[in-house]
This record gives sequence, structure tokens and C-alpha cells, in this order.
Amino acid sequence: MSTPKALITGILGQDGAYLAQFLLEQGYHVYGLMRRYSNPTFENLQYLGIADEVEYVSGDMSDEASLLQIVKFTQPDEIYNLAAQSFVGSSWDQPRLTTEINGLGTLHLLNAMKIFAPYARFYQASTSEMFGGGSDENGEQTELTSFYPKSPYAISKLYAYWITVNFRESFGLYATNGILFNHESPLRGKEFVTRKISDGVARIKLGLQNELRLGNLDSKRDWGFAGDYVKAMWKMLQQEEGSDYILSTGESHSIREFLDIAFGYVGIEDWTPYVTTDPRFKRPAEVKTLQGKSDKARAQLNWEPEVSFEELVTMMVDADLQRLKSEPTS
Ligand code: NAP
Ligand code: F7E
Repeated sequence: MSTPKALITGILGQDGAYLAQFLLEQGYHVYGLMRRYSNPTFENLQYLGIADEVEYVSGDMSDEASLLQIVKFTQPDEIYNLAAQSFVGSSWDQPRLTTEINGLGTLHLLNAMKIFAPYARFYQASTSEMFGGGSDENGEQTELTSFYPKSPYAISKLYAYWITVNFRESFGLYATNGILFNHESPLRGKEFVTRKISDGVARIKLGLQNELRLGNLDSKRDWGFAGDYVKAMWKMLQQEEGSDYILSTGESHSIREFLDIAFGYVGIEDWTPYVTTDPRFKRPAEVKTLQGKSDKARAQLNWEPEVSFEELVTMMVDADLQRLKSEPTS
């Protein structure tokens, strides 16, 4: 059998790195799409020790010609569309860019697949943000919960979700949405709240910082470990046909609970003297609570998240402590 080929967009991001590692372990040839940067950072792939194992292709989600060329050249068996302007907060400042990359970029990539690799299988990185505040009577989100997006990011992702469904239904392409709830790791970008806290707590513990400025501490999220979630992305593309699946842990925790565990881990029981609320980090519209029900993925994909909330928080604080001890200026 020939070596299977996967094309990952967003290869330098958190999920791109974990997915590339997993697919390489499965024997895939991995193409990673990256946009041109004057000084690109391969930090995440280097952290996992796989930066030299990926074949990089140069393109941009907002440039359809580049995507047509890449799909024609790589002839992938599987396409994982992970590239995005993924920070919800910035989507109010850059709504058009967010829409172009996340929404139209997905259309461009599906179109390239339809023309040059119609046999391929497509994974779209959809998100629990699409639900906004909506839930069923138990306060949970399922594949049947109505969408009510609350940010330009969520709206751009809703377009991408539906265009993926539409290409599946209109052209018979294998196209799947993974509706993923928040998933984190030591590779998470530092502007996201979990990593901002783990990095801040590690700095406070090591005497490098004495304050952590945050926004709304009452939001609740269903936080899992990114390494668990990328395995299910692959499982989704091994099914007989394309479909849509929620991935979540089924537990919801507040930012205050995250702070309790993170500070407690470094021996600080009362974090209130260190944490300041700063309106700059509050959002014009907030998604208050997310808690997903992933029964379909658990049954059909035989998937379970393996890392608990507490293990996730301590893993992240630990990784930041180690990093800062070896490079205090990072
Ligand atoms: P991430 O770390 O922000 O990575 C996103 C990647 O997309 C970055 O490497 C970025 O490249 C790339 N990108 C941005 N604009 C691009 C463009 N115009 N052309 C090509 N590449 C571009 O995000 P993540 O946490 O890994 O998430 C992966 C995907 O899942 C995203 O689509 C996100 O919206 C979605 N998602 C994430 C979560 C979560 O909790 N993590 C949950 C649900 C859905 P640069 O490195 O060049 O900036
Ligand atoms: O915010 C609150 C903030 O930016 C979580 C992305 O991967 O997951 C992520 O989106 C919560 C929000 O993630 C700060 O208001 C308080 O309620 O870590 P976040 P997110 O917005 O949930 C979804 C599923 C995605 O799809 C996205 O791509 O934390 N919060 N204080 C703060 N948030 C940040 N960033 N910074 C603060 O200081």
C-alpha cells in the first residue's frame, strides 16, 4: 500500500502540531501549509521534535490561487483545515480578515479539493463558539442544538460549517465538521485564557511577575487536552461517510476554578492578591457557559478524552515552569 498523504492547514498552530505528530506516527506523509512570514516560528513543531518531518508548502487561506496550486501539487488523501484567525477577542477588531480567512478560506479549500482531489476526505475545524448561548434543556450543547453565534469569529466559522455541509450534500464530497469545545495544552497561544494563566502563575511563582490581569472570571468552558482531540479528528475521516461530530469532555469549569488549581499547584492558596480584573480583556458580547455532549463521537468513533481537567491545568503550569526555568526571558 502506498503512503497516505495528509495536508494540514494551520500546521504551526497548537492543533496542527499535535495532529502532525499523530499522523506521522500513523505513517502518513504530512504536508503543512504555512503562510509567508519574514520570521516564521516553528516553536510548536520543535517542542514535539517533528519540525524536520513535515513537508512545508507555502500558501494563504485568503489566496485561492495558492490553495488550488497546493492541492493540485500534493494530491492529498486527507485534508485537515485547521488554519484560522482563531482568537475570538481579535475578531471584533479584524472582522473582515477573520471572515476572509475562516469563512471564504474554507470555501477556497473545498473548491480546490472539488477540482483537483475530489476523492479526498475533508476535515473542517468547527467550534462550540457557534452555539453562543444556546443549549438544550439540560444546559448542554449537542449536534442538534441551534446555533447563535456571538462574535465575528463564530459567525465566520458558521459559514465554514455550512459550506462544508453544502459541499458534502451538493457534490457528494467526503466532508466532515468536528465541532470542538475548547482544548488546550502547553502549545496553546499565550493570549488564550488558560495559557495566559499557566504562564502567569509560573512567572509569579518564579518571581518574574507579580500580577495577572484578566477579564471576565465567571465564564465557564468545557476544557479538554488538544492531544486527545486530534486523535478524534483522524478517526472522523476513517468513517464510511462524512458527518458532523461534537468533541467535548462533558464538564464545564469557570476561570476561577482554573485559577484555584493553577495557583494551588505552586503552593499559593489565595490568588486574589495577584489577579486584577481589567476591562480591556472583557468582550463586547460574551459566551457565558459551554458544556458539550459528545455521545455521537464516543459511540461512533469509540473516542474518550483521556486527560482530566485537573491534569490539564497542572500539565500546563508544569510546562511553563520548566520553560521559564530554562529560558527566563521567553
Ligand atoms: P491556532 O494555534 O491559532 O492555529 C491557527 C493556525 O492558522 C496558525 O498556525 C496560523 O498561522 C494559521 N493561519 C492563520 N491565518 C492563516 C492564513 N491566512 N493562511 C494560512 N494559515 C493561517 O489555533 P488552534 O488552537 O490550533 O485551532 C485550530 C483550529 O481549530 C482553528 O481553526 C480554530 O479556529 C479551531 N478551533 C480551535 C479550538 C480550540 O479550543 N483550540 C476549538 C474549536 C475550534 P500563523 O502561525 O502563521 O499565524
Ligand atoms: O477565552 C474569558 C473570555 O480566549 C475563554 C478559541 O480556541 O475556544 C477558544 O475561544 C474565556 C472567555 O477562548 C480573559 O472572555 C477572561 O469567556 O481562552 P479564550 P475562547 O474565546 O473560548 C473556542 C472553542 C474557539 O473556537 C476559539 O478558536 O475566558 N477571559 N479573561 C479571558 N480570555 C482571554 N483570552 N484573556 C483574558 O484575559
